[in-house]
Amino acid sequence: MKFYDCRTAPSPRRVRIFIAEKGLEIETIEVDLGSKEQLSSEFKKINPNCTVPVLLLDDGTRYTSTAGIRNYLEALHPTPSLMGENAMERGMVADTQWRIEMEGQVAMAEALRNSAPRMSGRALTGPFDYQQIPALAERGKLRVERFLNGVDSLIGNKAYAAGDFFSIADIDLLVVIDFAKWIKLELPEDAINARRWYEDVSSRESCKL
Ligand SMILES: N[C@@H](CCC(=O)N[C@@H](CS)C(=O)NCC(=O)O)C(=O)O
Repeated sequence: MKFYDCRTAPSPRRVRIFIAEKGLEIETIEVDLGSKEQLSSEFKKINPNCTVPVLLLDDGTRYTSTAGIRNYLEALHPTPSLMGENAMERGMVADTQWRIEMEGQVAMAEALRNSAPRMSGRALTGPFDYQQIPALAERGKLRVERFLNGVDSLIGNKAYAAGDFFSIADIDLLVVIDFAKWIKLELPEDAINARRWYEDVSSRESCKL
């Protein structure tokens, strides 16, 4: 099994933390997004969608999304559970994670990819080039601000994002909060619950990766 990673990118980090929490050792190959290695003909053989993370199995099967990789690994290594142990927990984790991905991570990608000079002509991932739309960058930034303002009530008095257990919802929330620093946005000063949760989760060994 091979894991195609990129140390500086948020989605591969979501898988890296997951792998570390499971205590798995998986051969890891670094893909240099900075030099556009994802667009090379070699990498297109691994993933024609030109994105990381990718998990390539020994029989040639490949998973090319964070969701696909984590679902596969969770089924293969159910302990410790990172997606919930029973029906109610699984529903709550999926629900919370989906909101974090759609309202936080997608908004953040919209803000960054439509404004960063190094992403000029690369406003969307994939084999085709798309021009930046400045209005989308502004809208994305506003959405990220609103998302960050909502983290305090998302956490509330719970220990973790989806309940009293650590899950992929925590991983993705941590990654998006760190990602937002790229556009100089952070949790509000008075977000007591969110900041208590952030300190706790970011002190885990897996989350230092
Ligand atoms: N929804 C995909 C997103 C993957 C993605 O967008 N990966 C980014 C890095 S975070 C990438 O490969 N970017 C390549 C590029 O910028 O061309 C997933 O969850 O795996």
